[in-house]
Amino acid sequence: MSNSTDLTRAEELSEQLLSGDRRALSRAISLVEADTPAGRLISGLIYPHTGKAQIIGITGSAGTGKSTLVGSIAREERKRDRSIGIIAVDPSSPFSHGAILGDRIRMQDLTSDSGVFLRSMASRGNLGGLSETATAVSDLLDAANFDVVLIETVGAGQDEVEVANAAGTTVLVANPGAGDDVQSMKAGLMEVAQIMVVNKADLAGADTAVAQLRSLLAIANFGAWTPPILKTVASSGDGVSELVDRMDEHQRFITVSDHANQERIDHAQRQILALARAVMHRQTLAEATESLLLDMLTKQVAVRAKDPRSAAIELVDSLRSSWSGAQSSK
Ligand SMILES: Nc1nc2c(ncn2[C@@H]2O[C@H](COP(=O)(O)OP(=O)(O)OP(=O)(O)O)[C@@H](O)[C@H]2O)c(=O)[nH]1
Ligand SMILES: [Mg+2]
Repeated sequence: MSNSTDLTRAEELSEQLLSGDRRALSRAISLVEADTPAGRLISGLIYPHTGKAQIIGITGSAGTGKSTLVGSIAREERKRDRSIGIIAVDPSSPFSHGAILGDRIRMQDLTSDSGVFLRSMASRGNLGGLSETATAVSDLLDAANFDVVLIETVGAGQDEVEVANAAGTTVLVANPGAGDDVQSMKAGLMEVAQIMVVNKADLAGADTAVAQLRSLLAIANFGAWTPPILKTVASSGDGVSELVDRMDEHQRFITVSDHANQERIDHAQRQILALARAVMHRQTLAEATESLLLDMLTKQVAVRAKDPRSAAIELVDSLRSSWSGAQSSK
């Protein structure tokens, strides 16, 4: 529960970050990430000031060059005189510390630029799901008046699809020679991407990868926006200016085109559903692990007296009836 000290603190930090104070922004991000009462108050206070930034999700398999691309995009945005906030999601695996360090080095020239703000985020902090945290942090950057917010995330699972929902425009990064990869994208991320990029186009097979993506897109069912497929060399910056042009074009599509209203409604609904799924998942697991019924069902399943699916349904039914009486705490 929040108290008056939390409220005063939240009000102060919110005002400071809205006026562009970077230290207040960093503190606010930490409070929001840790899901503290002050952090929740800040999220509520700043929300009316959001909606101005261009939110871009950069996703794709590990090592496709997302961070390098984020650096190149940031440089291009700075050339266009726009400020940029970057959220780099650390998948918090034991292997990722090197990656984050590498990102820091790759972005060194950017970190001394006051028009750039870089924040690494652990994917599983106190606030349960990655999507909840990334959305909340991206709102803070939006409120702090960054023109562009980039969220980099490794495209592997549900979390990343949800992050994609937080962004207005999602860029899917693939590589040449990653045919299987391209095939496996079909099911998940492909549907949430509005721009496809074949990065490392300096390597052999880039045109084949583009052709593969094109044939996958041909059978997919898109609305009024057909995702363009671009080639980039993130390490040299080739193709990045066109990528930024296309990002801007999509931003216009979702903000001022004839389709903007419908896009806004669809996006709002996707966001609510993605977050609801994340919140429900977290709450269900938290409550289920403390439930006596789980103990009982576990014993039954362990001796094959009951099948796991029936047990799961029974557990969820029991949780649901306990929720219907209780008031939502979040
Ligand atoms: N040849 C070539 N190499 C590239 C290009 N872009 C990035 N790389 C290299 O690919 C490697 C991975 O790049 P990162 O930017 O760290 O890739 P990432 O997708 O962010 O990786 P994770 O965050 O670990 O998933 C690095 O060695 C980059 O130098 C490119 O356009 N061409
Ligand atoms: Mg990276």
